[in-house]
Amino acid sequence: MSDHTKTDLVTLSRHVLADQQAHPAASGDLTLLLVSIQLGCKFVATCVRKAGIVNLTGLAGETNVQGEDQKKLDVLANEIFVNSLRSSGKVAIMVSEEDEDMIVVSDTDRDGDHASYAVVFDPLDGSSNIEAGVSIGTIFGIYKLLPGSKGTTADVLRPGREMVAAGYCMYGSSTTMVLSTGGGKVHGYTLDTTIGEFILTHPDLRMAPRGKLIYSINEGNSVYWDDACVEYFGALKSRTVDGKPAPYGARYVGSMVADVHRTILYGGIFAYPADKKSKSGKLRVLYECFPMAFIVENAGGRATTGTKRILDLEPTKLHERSGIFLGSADDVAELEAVYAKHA
Ligand code: AHM
Ligand code: MG
Repeated sequence: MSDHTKTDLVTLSRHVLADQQAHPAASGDLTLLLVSIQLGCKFVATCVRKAGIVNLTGLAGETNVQGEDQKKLDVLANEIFVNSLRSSGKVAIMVSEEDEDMIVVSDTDRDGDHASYAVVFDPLDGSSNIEAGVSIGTIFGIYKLLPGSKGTTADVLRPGREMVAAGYCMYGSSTTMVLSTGGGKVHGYTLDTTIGEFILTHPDLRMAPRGKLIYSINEGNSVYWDDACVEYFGALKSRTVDGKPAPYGARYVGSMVADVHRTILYGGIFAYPADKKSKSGKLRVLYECFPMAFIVENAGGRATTGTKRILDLEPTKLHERSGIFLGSADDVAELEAVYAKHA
């Protein structure tokens, strides 16, 4: 018998379509929306791959100085996603890290009542890493508009638990998309550049309650940390087993997508806490904290501010920030216990 595994590829579109068809009421609109996000990610992946050579050699028609090229990639990625999402016809409003105001899709670009989604995204997160060729990514979350709404800020200023899907795409040594439409399922897909398709490579990603013993935080900020943080991370470093040192290992890329991706695959805890300098934290609730918390929870992990579940936050501003800790359930529970003690 021939081996079908190499020719019968499960692409992201095929997988999402099969998943949605399992729901008799599904219209296929979310599938089409996800196809437009995929296209955006493929386009950005190509631009990211070219960025290094453009910056270093001025090839590919770019003559700007390095700094400007850098900036342009953020702007370019934003334009790519806005255009791709708009052309899907399924999106009524968008919130992007790159735009102060909410983007309202015009009536002519809407597929009537089918434009029933709001998409929040960070088109190119971790962009300070571009020049060094370090992994960067796109983060997105999707809400269904509230009943009867044509798209207002009320459709996105909602708890993250109400998202219908969230994902990220990591532009690393390979291009990897991780996506969840809820229901405790998270899948990973890798871009096969030869055929231009995301292929299901990590079906049903699960995080064990305790994975590898890794902590991931910008420790340079420790001078600003609150007492709970100082105690918790101090304990990870001075951990002993049978009287012998058994400290956690430290890993910090400085790109949320890469740090969270590793945390999902290997385990441990990622943190960007609120501290004395960044009183509300650094990362944005809508398009950084919520999508990542949605994915992590659906994979069996947890995400908290220290005292509150991230997905229960109710943002009042589009670009609101929050402190965040996420990762393996047992690690996050221990962190919360320290915060409870200091309350
Ligand atoms: P950005 O949206 O300006 O790219 O900033 C977000 C990034 C995250 O990817 C990362 O977790 C964090 O900033 C790193 O910040 P720091 O350099 O302060 O450690
Ligand atoms: Mg960002």
